[in-house]
Formats: sequence, structure tokens, C-alpha cells
Amino acid sequence: MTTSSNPIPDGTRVNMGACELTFGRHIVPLRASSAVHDDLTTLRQRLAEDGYLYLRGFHPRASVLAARDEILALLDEAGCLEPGHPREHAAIGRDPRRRHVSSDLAGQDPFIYDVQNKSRTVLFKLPLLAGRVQAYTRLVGAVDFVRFFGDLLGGAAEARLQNSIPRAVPTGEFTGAHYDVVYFGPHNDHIYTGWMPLADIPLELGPLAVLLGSHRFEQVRATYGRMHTVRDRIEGWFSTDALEMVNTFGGQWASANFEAGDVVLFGMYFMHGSLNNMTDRYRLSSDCRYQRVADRKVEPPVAGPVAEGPETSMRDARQAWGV
Ligand SMILES: O=C(O)CCC(=O)C(=O)O
Repeated sequence: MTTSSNPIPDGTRVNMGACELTFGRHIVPLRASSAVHDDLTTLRQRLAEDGYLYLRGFHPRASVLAARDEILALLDEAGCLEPGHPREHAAIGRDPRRRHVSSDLAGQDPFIYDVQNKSRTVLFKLPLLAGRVQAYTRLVGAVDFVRFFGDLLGGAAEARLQNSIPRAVPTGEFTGAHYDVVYFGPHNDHIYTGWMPLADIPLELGPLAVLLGSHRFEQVRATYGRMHTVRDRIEGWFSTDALEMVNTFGGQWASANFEAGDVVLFGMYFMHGSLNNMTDRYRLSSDCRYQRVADRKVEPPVAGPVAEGPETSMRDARQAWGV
């Protein structure tokens, strides 16, 4: 596992949505746990206290790049890449007429826009791509990682491939702050996310950013954290205003210059999103999910009756919750 760091000088400016964040002030580098990766006691303490573990260079770089190549081939097939560039540059195609990416979440197209979050990020429907994402499938279910995760939590573990999503984020896009529990429902809060870059993702490509201390926002957990976007017909992102989050709840954002092989592990109640992609290349990464086998449930996709009427905006919901 890599332990070297790629430092970010204080004063470095990055963007998250419409907000500019300054390193050393609103945002700090993620703390890497690679140097203590054999020390389960320390890792458990860090996961509980910090809300996350940043494992640099966990996966062999070649395994990650093999998965990336599969995703790039699919992006190419979807007409998303600019012709005439080496594929691994992930250059975003300039002609939208070439793209065949669907906005119909429930449809049979394997390439869809993240319409749930009103974003042009391209998501891939794995069940429709069986046989074409073998390296990606091996990476998500990598025995070393699943064993590590099981040792960390105490018990045998497994990857939830069906909930793991490769994503390609285009220029200007970012992910708003959210808890993952709202996408799985509170009955599934045993699931963990293992976010991984599928290529090097320096700050300008818009990597993952997490909000330190957000696993302890008790009032937010007790309100927003009880939601399920489908059951409660509610927006998923808690906020697109990264500075409002810091000013209202305290804490700082954290991010890193990520490299292929890194993983960030966190639970369902940990605010995260991403910085803006400031380049003309896709940012390629994967949201991967893991759980202990003992926690496995025969879960209904939606627990409880589905709310009626139009979707509730997060703004209205937050006002009602007083958070
Ligand atoms: O990669 C991103 O922009 C967001 C990732 C995310 O929300 C997740 O992994 O749960």
C-alpha cells in the first residue's frame, strides 16, 4: 500500500458548485491511514472518530486501470468521447448529437444521466452490461479489500455489486452534499461505501470531498437521515452550498489528489459530495458498496408506503426539520 502523500499547499483554491473553498480554511487534506493499515484497532478508532478511512494505494494500479479501460470503452460506445484523442485521456465529446445517453432511469439503456440529481454525470447500469465489465467487477469484489473490510468490521464481508456504480463526471459538474442512507433507506444503514477513483483524480478533475464531523450531526441524522428518496419522494442532496454547510454545522471539507488504487471508506451517515470538474476530461470513479454477511437482509427495495404527490424539495424539507 502506498504511504507517500501528494501534499496540497494551504491557500490552494478549489470549487464545489458555486462556492470557492480555500485549503487550510474551509477544506483540508484527507488523513491517509495507509501507514497503519495493519493496525485494526487504530483503523476502527479512526473510522469511528473521523467517519472515514482513506486508504492510499490499496488496489494494484493495473487492476484499476483495467477497470477504467472497460468504462472508457463503454463511454466511447455511448458516443461520449471526443474522436481523435487517446481513449485514456477521457476527452469529453464536444458534439452532443453523438451521445446516446438516456434520461430514463427505469429504461433499458445501459448509459443514463444522473437525472435524479439533475446532473449530466453519466452512470452505468451494471445489470445491463454483464460480461462487459469483468475487470470492474473483479475490482469491486477484490478479495483483499473484502477481507480487509470484514476484518475491520469483524466478520465475513461481501461487495454489493448491484449497488456499485461507475460514474463519468463531465466539465463543470459536481456532486452535492448528501448522506448515502437516503438512497438506500434507513433500514439499510449497515451498508458502507468504498469510493474509488478509476484513474488518477487530481483536484482539478473534481474528486470526492467529505465533510469532517458530519457523522455526528445528530439533528441532521434524526431528520434527513431518516429519509429514503424513493419512499419519501424527496430530493437526495442535502445541500449544494458547501460554505453554508460549514457555516451552519461547523467542520471543514476534506479532499485529496487521488491516485488509481486509493479507496475512501465511510458509512451511510457521512456527508460527502465532490469538487467541480474543471477540465475537459471525464472524471472516472466508482461508488462501491460493502456489508458484513451477518448484516445481509432480504430487504424490500422500498420499506414502507410510498409518499404521494410531487417531490419535496430539500429546501422545504430542511425548513420543516429546522436544520
Ligand atoms: O463521486 C461522486 O461524485 C460522489 C460519490 C458518492 O456519492 C458515493 O460514492 O456515494
